[in-house]
Amino acid sequence: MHGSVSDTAANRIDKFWALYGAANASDVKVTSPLGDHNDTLLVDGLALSDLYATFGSRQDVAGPPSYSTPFDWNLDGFVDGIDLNQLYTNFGTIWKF
Ligand SMILES: [Ca+2]
Repeated sequence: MHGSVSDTAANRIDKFWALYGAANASDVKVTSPLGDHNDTLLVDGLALSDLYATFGSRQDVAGPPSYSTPFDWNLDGFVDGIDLNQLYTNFGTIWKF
């Protein structure tokens, strides 16, 4: 790849969060700017309920149950026991930042 002056890479400072299981709007309280100590993410019973609603779904089949990407932890196209086990691992997590 040959870059010109206008293609020169620049330093970037992007903030993002990723906590598997924190997908329900009730469990995601983030404000701008991100990381200003007013943000909270948690994985609780809502997450478990949401995962149960999509459990057994496949990305390539309409369902029901409907496939939900936020609960496909390993992004293999299936919401199955692997994803459920990961949610159990994260269950009870609360992030405040
Ligand atoms: Ca999966």
